[in-house]
Amino acid sequence: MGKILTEQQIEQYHDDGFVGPIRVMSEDEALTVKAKIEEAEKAFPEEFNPENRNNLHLTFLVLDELAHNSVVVDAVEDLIGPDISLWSSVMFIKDPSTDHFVSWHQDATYMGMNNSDFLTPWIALTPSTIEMGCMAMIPGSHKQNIRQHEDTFAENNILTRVKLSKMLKSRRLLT
Ligand SMILES: O=C(O)CCC(=O)C(=O)O
Repeated sequence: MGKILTEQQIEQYHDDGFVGPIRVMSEDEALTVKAKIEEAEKAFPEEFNPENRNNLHLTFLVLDELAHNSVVVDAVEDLIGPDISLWSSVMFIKDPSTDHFVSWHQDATYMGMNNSDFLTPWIALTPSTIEMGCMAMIPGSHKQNIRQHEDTFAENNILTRVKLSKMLKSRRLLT
């Protein structure tokens, strides 16, 4: 048994490449966090548009607190040990009644990693259901090599790497 995860959950993480759900906070707390984020989004819409939603924990306290959530950090410690650093954060805001989607990818590629020696905590602040746009994973795919990724620049794709490349292309900083 780890600090948060059971032996079975730790085994599941190694077998499937992911583990969940893990209760990180109450529904009320999650809705409070969500309300604070929405408030920040209203006040700073530019910061929260899909091209800019990276590393907002550096500028918004509510996201910094989320990044330091002790349940999340302890669960990460159960999986990779106590020597932990945060590489980056990204928000996938799935507004209702939009055609937005996140295309299939391996996190390493769009985070600029060249191996799989890291993990990603994914924190849902609303119910994580198919209708709400929950994340999908392919069990066992973490055991494969990092694959070649193709940027399609699909209009409604909110995967950050795609949007970032699109922005760089439009500014002629990427060919
Ligand atoms: O929320 C999603 O659909 C994808 C999230 C994701 O790719 C990630 O957290 O690394």
